[in-house]
Amino acid sequence: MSGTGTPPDAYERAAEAAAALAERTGVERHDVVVVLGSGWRTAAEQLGEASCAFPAADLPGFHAPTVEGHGGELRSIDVDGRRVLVALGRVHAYEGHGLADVVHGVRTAVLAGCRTVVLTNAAGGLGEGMSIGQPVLIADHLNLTGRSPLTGPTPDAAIGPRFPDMTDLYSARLRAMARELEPTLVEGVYAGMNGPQYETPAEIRMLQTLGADLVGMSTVHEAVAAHHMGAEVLAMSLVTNLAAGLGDSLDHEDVLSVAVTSADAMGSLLARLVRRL
Ligand code: 8IG
Repeated sequence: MSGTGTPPDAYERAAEAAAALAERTGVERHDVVVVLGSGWRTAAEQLGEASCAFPAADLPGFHAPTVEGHGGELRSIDVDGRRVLVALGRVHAYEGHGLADVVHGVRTAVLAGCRTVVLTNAAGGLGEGMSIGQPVLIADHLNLTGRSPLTGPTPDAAIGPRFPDMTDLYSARLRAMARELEPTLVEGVYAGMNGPQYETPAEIRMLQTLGADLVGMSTVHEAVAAHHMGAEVLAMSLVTNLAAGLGDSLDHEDVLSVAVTSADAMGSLLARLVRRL
């Protein structure tokens, strides 16, 4: 797939991938999808043993991811009777793929039955008092990429509306549930940027002025696509660095090492959450 938005056949391609997923896993419908971003990979272990695991690229329309720390593997896990699809790694827009490719996994999962979409990422922290290694619930976002995954022909009404409402994009119900499980969790606004370069100090000051607490290069398009199709979205960032000008200069290696250190705590949080969904 190419182009910046959603070509006319994107939903059919996702439906094909959903059918292929059911066949490959032997699971007719999944209930929850968990997308694990940079460094959340080891958190997957705490969700339990996969009944089936395979490269995402085996399904129609999926690419092999390229960034270090991003796997590109799908696992099907039975968590106390809930069928959980875990995606290790995701496709990023900065790799040069169209947004239809970026959200293909989420659309496939929703068409495979997932009514709940859990998105995780690593992000820069720019909120007051945010510290490295801290998980933050995404309460809202600023899509500063200038693009939407919904650009394209009017979708079939069964898929979703032409002009979807984004008021409760990050489900207040799911956020309340997460905070009940983990009262130390704070909430923040995530600024979605195109990347792949990190921000300049002036851009960070701009983002703070705009009300952002977190900054990253993923999640916003997936969240919009999932909500568009009627799924309930929960999203969480792991703060792996303080944004430019607020701490030391940035290095992807440092980001990955923070993620590794925090993985156990993140995994336990996710495992407790999924059991409550
Ligand atoms: I991890 O500081 C991670 N991803 N744009 N800025 C942007 N993306 C990020 C950052 C950051 N940290």
